[in-house]
Amino acid sequence: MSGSEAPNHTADLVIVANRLPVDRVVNPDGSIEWRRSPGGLVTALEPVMRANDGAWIGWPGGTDEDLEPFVEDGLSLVPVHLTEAEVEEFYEGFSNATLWPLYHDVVAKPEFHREWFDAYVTVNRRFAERTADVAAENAMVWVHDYQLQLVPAMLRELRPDLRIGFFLHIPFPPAELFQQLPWRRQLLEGLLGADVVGFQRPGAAQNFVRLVRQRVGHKTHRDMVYLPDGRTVQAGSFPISIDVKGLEELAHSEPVQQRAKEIREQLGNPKRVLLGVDRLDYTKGIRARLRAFGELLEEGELDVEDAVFVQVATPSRERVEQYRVLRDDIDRLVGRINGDLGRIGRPAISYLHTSYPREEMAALYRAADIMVVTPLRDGMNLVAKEYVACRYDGEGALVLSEFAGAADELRQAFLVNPYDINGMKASILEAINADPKSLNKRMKAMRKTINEHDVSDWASSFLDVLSETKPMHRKQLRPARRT
Ligand code: GDG
Repeated sequence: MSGSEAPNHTADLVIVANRLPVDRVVNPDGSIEWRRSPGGLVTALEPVMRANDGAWIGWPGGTDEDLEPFVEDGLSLVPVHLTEAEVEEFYEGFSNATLWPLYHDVVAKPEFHREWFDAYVTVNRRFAERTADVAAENAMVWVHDYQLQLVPAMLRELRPDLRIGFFLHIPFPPAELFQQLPWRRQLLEGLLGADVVGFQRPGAAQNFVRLVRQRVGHKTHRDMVYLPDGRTVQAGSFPISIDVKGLEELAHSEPVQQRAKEIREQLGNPKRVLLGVDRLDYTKGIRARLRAFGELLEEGELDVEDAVFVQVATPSRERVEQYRVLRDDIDRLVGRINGDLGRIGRPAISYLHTSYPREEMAALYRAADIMVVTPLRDGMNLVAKEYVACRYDGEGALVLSEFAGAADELRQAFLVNPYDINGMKASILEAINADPKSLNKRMKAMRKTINEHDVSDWASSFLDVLSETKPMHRKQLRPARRT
């Protein structure tokens, strides 16, 4: 597709993200269908997109075809094509084997390859060009996540009239780690093309501002960066949330409640069901968590007749070497724990390397007495919030890593240091043995927190700050129509 075929300069709001919010499905008869991918982002942005002739720019997945822009269920979608080599170098390489580990406290070793960065520049430029084609005059553009950190500056160069926001879904590392990156200055300058740069936590915004001061030499004051040309860039924290009401409704539905009961029965009606739900990723702390549970069984603190751990590990980034190694590692650990500690019909860990529909996820949350979320580092962690949203009965307990962004808000969880296996064991036991009244109190407090700030509040708080950045602009976004 050439740039000229894109819908020219029509969208007042443009979302730019690595992926389009749809998945391509090939039917048995060969026809092609697009299915909305599940996820809070599109749920949150859909109303405001519809009210503002919005467009969404992203990679449709795959490398076969260079697709034309299309409209799906009323949403205007603009595909950005990637070649096979770009998927390897830009996506699996620089995004997922360089930036991802570097931004997550270097929990795995980041790889630095110059040709990966070159591909990152090329693909970021393509996203910026496509956005420049689509955005109406003075439009608002919201760029998402670590795959696209150069887009704000590239886009500003092409279209200085636009208001540009950027949101990073993952942590932003402290200067000591970020400094390792050979392209640190380019990335900081890329982000500085935005008017507002949003992070999950205040500490991440501070890391960014400090780095800009130290590495780029701009003047800063608190969350503001002052550029030599008079422009300002505002950093800030905008903790993401979930569609609380939507998920709670799903959890309330008869089929989900029925299924939750069935899950417990299929597990042999143990006294306690513990649950972990993660993409199979080395940042999520799956190994230490399962080890902690295994040791509790080994030491006789728990018994497989009474307690089972259900671990859902959704397949993820399977072509990246570190992820293959992790998969083998977890397979072995689960096999060992089950082999050593399970009994006939009573595995210690029910391990599911697969992905499920939303209904099944809600049923699992409903079935679990204790949700164990122990990432070594996580931007936010939506799973923790989803569990709380599903516990409308006020029952259940959440064991949560201090190093997940969600820990800032879910203070009444059993907070743990995911590197401290003994500490995790103690907290899991504490949650198991806590009296229902105190659990109820904790859960109610957490539910209040998430009810006060759902994903549409998150989206509007970001867009509100972005619209206030340039009062000289004529256009303001039309508010989403309430449905
Ligand atoms: C990044 C940041 C930040 C998982 N398995 C299945 C499934 N899921 C859903 C969960 C949840 C989502 O995927 C995972 O979100 P997380 O926040 O837990 O983690 P990341 O994927 O690493 O997300 C993170 C997030 O961006 C948002 O800003 O919170 O820190 O790393 O919604 O429910 N959903 C379905 N089937 C599965 O098998 N349907």
